Amino acid sequence: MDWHRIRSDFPILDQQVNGHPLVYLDSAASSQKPRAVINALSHYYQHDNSNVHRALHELSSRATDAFEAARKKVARFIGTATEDEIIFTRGCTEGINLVANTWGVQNLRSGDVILITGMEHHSNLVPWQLLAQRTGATLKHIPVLDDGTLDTAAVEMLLTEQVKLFAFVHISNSLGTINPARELCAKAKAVGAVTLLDGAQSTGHMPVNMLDIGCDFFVFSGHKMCAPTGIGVLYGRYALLKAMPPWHGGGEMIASVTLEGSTFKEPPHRFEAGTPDIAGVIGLGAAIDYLEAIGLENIQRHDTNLSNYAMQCMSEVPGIRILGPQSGHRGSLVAFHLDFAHPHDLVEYANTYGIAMRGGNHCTQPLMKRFKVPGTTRASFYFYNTIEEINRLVEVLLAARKFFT
Ligand code: C6P
Repeated sequence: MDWHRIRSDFPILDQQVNGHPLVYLDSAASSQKPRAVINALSHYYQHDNSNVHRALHELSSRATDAFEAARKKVARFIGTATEDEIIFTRGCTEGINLVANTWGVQNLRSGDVILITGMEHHSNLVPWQLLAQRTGATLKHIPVLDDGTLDTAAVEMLLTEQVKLFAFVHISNSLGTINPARELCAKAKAVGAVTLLDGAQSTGHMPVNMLDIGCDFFVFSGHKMCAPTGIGVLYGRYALLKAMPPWHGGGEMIASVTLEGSTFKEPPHRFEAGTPDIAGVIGLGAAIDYLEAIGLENIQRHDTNLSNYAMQCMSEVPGIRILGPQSGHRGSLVAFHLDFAHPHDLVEYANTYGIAMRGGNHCTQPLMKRFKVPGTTRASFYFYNTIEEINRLVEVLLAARKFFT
């Protein structure tokens, strides 16, 4: 693969920041967009812009065709049984809240258990806290071991028949841990629990297939995989979606409306009230085409090489503590703490050299408490990053020691 040529598909990367070439190491927060996606948005607004599913004129039918074609692409991309299992959302956060407020409210009651893990992003924690308060269900979590993996002995103990929902992250945004999704979903199924997998950091970084993983719900955000912000996906197994009540009411989700009451469309439209993010959906379709042309296996291999290289070089930086698995397969990010600088100060320092990283709790406050750190600095990689950029990061980390001490 010619990764340098692929990198040139991202116009934003070709710029200087603070007098240095930009080194963008914050893709776990939001990825950059290739020209193919930017052009798809521009084409849509210049030629086809119109509302979908509403009018019979030419522009509306073009917009509707492109919108529904993107739904089919998403279904193929994540390996679902049918495109009717694909609901467009604003992102992971909205997808999880949708499940909590529909399936959750309908199915949970006092005595039931919602099981999560100690490494969840707040968006896969707070909605379940709210749901537990509302329904009387109990929220429990599987602890995280010192090496950043799940306590498998605790999985056996906690995954009981009281568990109605097991919601967990595929790849941790704060540790890089890759959870064994298929194995955990099979265990949950054996006790009759419904599963929700948070694919924010896995989708677009590795092949994901719903039928193979066997989860009941899956969420991802387009902006972390080359698509625009504001668009995401909730996958739900059709039998579950069909039995779920709507969440948001409004246009397009109804079959018929009288002043006395309404009936609702079948999924997925039942869960897509109002005018959707049409351009975002089309941009998501373009991102999928783009990623598939490179190949998800190739992307995964390259991402893994980058993070293995980063782990190797960064672990030699004096005073560094890297969180998460120290060896073996991990996601394409390295989150660390330097004993001489607060993450926010370090991120600002790196920024003066044109390096973009994220510092803080990464929306995983309980995990920071678990590892007794005020926060971490996170370098996260995608296929457009290079070995030279990692070398640059290490140089700056070494220089930071002199600067801060
Ligand atoms: N993590 C990060 O810098 P939204 O904001 O809805 O697109 O995605 C939420 C989300 C859910 N789960 C995981 C594992 C995530 O990493 C994220 C987003 C970003 O780590 C922004 S906080």
